[in-house]
Amino acid sequence: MRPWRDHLDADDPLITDDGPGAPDLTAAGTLLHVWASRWEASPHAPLWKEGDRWWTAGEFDDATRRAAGRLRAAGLEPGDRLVWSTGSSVDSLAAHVGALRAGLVVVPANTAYGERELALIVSDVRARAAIVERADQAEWARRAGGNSMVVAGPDLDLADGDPGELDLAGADDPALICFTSGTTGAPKGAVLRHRNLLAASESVTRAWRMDAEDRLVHCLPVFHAHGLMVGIYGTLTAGGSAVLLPGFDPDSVAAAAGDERATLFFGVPTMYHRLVASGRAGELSALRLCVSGSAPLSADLHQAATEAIGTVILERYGMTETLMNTSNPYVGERRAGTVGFPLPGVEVRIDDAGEVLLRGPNIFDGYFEREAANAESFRDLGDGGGRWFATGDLGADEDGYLVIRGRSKELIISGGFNVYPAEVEDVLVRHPDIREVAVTGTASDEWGEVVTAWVVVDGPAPSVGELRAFSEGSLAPFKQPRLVRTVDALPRNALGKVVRSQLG
Ligand code: MCA
Ligand code: AMP
Repeated sequence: MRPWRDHLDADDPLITDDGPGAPDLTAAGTLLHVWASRWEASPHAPLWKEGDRWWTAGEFDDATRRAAGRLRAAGLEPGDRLVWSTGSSVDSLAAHVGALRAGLVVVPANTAYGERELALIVSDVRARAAIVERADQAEWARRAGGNSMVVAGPDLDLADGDPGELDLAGADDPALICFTSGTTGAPKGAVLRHRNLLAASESVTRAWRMDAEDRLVHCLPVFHAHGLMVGIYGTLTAGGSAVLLPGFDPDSVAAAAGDERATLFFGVPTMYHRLVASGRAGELSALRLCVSGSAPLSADLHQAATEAIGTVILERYGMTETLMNTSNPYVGERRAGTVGFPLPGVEVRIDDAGEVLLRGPNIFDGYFEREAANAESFRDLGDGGGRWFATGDLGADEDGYLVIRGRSKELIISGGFNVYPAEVEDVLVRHPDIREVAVTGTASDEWGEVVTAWVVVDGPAPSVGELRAFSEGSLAPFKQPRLVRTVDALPRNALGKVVRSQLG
């Protein structure tokens, strides 16, 4: 594979004469130090645009201090876990960054989750606090976490307090616990330490040449690595600015790109599909960089989006546990159907079974309190450079570029959101007319994959609408089936295990 140095200009200070070793991406300590020094140096620089209002860096700095003070006054202490399930807004980002500045560990959660999904996270990390948007979420958080839970809205409607000394977390301290199901089905929290976040942010911002002149059109959810760590943290690290949209729609993205003289757009393939279909993609032509990730971007969609926007889409490959791994280059050939080559600091290896293995300062070192999963996820190959993380993705080196050929993990990616078949099956099998069920992903131009339920029924076959209604409260809408197929029996192997790959 091409070397990480090819992402950088020849005079980039990360490239030293020290030989082939990893570059030092963590010299700055933590992201909090990087951000605080940016705000201090340029307090009047525009940072976020929300609605019609621009917030400056200094105003955001103040808001994060206020948030840290309130969280401390509520009795929260460094290391306490705070579940954070909100849309994209300056309030919610100030609460998030304020929590990190106070030394708390933030646990992002999808705002579409129902009670079962949110409660699982609150209990798993023994959360002491939750920041949520809706009254029902607040109620669920209290029920799962107990009466001593501190529960607040994104504006942190709590009493003011003295923030005290901030940014004391060290590089090895946990910053985030992000829930994902890894290569096995059960949800678990990937612990990301401050050094992982700093390494990933430094690597990506340098490779993509992000700086203070940049302005991002931000429409991704902030509770996932893509929107949070690439979009929000990337903007803060580069010292640039972002227009915060509450969600994606082609008209708002096109308008923001033109009206705000934006330079960057980060999206998932479904967004590019919709931009092309809307006829407004050309309004993004002045952007200097459009990035796609989180799910495979087909070569056809790559070409269609590139032609419609007028700039070659840059595809990259990431993962919650590892943040950003490989990328097509900012300067040089961006090859459709590939995810480029290792970002600065990242080592990529493909094992004999074709699985992608990763190592680097961006990569987490374990799931929260999951010894067995941790033992399975990391491999010591005896090469002296530390353990490799096994991604569950299948890849190949094609002429120096990584191609993701599929997954060994059983995962469906719908519109950039991950869906785990076992979790959906566990809910659907409780339907009175369903004797057996298996869930797979069916190819879709718009969504990449959609969730299909294959059912063996005892009575009349339930419709899609019926199964979606039945799943309400147990499965977020994006996990609910969009197709239902009735079969006489599910294909099984010699051990009796369902072979999902034989369906469809
Ligand atoms: C919404 N719905 C979905 C999805 N999103 N169904 C399946 N898959 C989805 N992804 C549901 C809605 O709840 C609604 O259900 C119905 O579909 C129609 O909603 P619609 O308005 O069309 O959707 P939308 O709100 O416009 O959302 C589409 C979206 C969104 C903008 C593409 O899914 C999205 O923001 N995706 C990005 C996910 C992401 O950031 N992933 C990064 C994770 P109903 O009709 O029942 O109400 S991966 C990651 O972070 C790693 C590190 C990486 O590599 O990046
Ligand atoms: P998550 O656990 O939500 O972070 O999703 C990570 C997974 O998304 C990876 O393990 C890949 O399977 C997939 N993924 C992310 N980016 C890409 C990409 N550019 N191409 C193909 N798959 C991707």
